[in-house]
Amino acid sequence: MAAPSSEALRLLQVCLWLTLIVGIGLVRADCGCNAANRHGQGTEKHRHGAAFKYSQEANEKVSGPGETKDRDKMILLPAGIFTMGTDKPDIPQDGESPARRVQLDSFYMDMYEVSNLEFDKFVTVTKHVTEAEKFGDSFVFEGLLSEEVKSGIDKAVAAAPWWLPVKGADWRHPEGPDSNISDRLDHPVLHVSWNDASAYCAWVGKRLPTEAEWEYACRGGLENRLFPWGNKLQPKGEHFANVWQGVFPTNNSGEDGYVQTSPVTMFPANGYGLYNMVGNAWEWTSDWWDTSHTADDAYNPNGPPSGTDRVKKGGSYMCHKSYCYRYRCAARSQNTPDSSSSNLGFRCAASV
Ligand SMILES: *[C@@H]1O[C@H](CO)[C@@H](O)[C@H](O)[C@H]1NC(C)=O
Ligand SMILES: *[C@@H]1O[C@H](CO)[C@@H](O)[C@H](O)[C@H]1NC(C)=O
Ligand SMILES: [Ca+2]
Ligand SMILES: [Ca+2]
Repeated sequence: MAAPSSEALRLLQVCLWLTLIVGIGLVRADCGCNAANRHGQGTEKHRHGAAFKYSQEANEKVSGPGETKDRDKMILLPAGIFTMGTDKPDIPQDGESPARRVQLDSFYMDMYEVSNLEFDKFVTVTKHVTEAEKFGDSFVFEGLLSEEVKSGIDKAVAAAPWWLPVKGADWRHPEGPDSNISDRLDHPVLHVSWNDASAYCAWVGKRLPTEAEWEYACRGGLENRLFPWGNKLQPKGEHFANVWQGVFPTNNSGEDGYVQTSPVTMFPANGYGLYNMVGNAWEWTSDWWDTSHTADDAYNPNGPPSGTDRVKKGGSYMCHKSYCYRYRCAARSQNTPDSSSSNLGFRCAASV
């Protein structure tokens, strides 16, 4: 391993370089949260075809055990009005502002991120093949890879060199072929695309939450707070979420107990009884991505009518304030609907 000082210098250089690029508006990227997108692997036709197919299914057709409308491990959130977004954006280019009043009907939200065990049941019954498996690879954070896997890879993501496309990485093999999930069945499923997540939710008779529903759920009944529990990251020194402690991307001290994902039931629930709304795994929402929003009041908004990327919320175990301060309820990021990575999962919602 290189000396910490040269690592720090490298990171600083990368970040300065990216800041410059962002500043002149060439890319929307930042220090790497949304960089793990598929580019040039699927054709446009493939991508949009898949998105269209599954969004139709997710929105219109409910099949499988979902027809029982099992609301086990879901919370019925009350109808209400909340402030979505913020007028004090920490990452303005993500479209965190403006703050706007949003009214929502009552809906159900999963208490937990969908776990490997739950996803396994879905795959066992439906024989669903995830997009990572179809493409034959998925993005994995370099710090998690064995030397053997790393040595076989030559192309990193230019804007975020810690993301590597790993052949054979998928939800059953989160760090590539030499890894497995046997001791992580209660952790969030990873390497699932938006299309995979939508298919799962439809199968259990649910759907992905809209971004507005997700953010309302994240806020747990509190108004204008950074985190689901308040404004302080670690009240009384306690960890309320699985994020990164130490120096990104070289040293994750794991002070919160986890350098990777944690069980979906870990860390305190928010005011609505929901777990890991921020941290652990990023979560897909049903909205298309756009960074300009009207400040007008809205009622059950479901995002732009079309787009190329889908919104993800909540940040992950890889997030640190120094490079990806996105473990806040107003924070947001995006990926193409066929993208998958080692820090991106989901939970489902349901209408009443
Ligand atoms: C799963 O990985 C663990 C190490 O993380 C290893 O000890 C175990 O043998 C593996 N199990 C299978 C079935 O490959
Ligand atoms: C990582 O960080 C911890 C705590 O900040 C420190 O004790 C440790 O020496 C660091 N390790 C490396 C390899 O820099
Ligand atoms: Ca952690
Ligand atoms: Ca999460």
